[in-house]
Amino acid sequence: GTGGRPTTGVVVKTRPKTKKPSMYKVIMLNDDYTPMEFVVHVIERFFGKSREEATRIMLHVHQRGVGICGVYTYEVAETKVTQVMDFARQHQHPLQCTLEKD
Ligand code: TYC
Repeated sequence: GTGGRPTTGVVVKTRPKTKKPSMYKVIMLNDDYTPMEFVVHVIERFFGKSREEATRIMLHVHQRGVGICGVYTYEVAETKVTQVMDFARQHQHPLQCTLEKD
């Protein structure tokens, strides 16, 4: 040891390196056939938006061609895309959505 001398030192706090996950936008695409009401329902149901916000997003997509429904980690974003595409297919609508790195 130090021969009876108290050991001293500067305490350095470390933290394990955490890193923020990459985020992904879930993008809805416009088409000519899916009913507006269906798109609003999808955005409410799968993205947790109010009717007002869902309507705003749907109209943005309708007018501009694409729009962001939400931003999530990869696994969550991929799950939302699959859920929306499956739901649209079940109802025989051509609605498409995809994910894009933020
Ligand atoms: N363009 C569609 C219509 O006129 C409505 C629509 C909006 C479709 C948004 C898809 O992502 C979409 N019925």
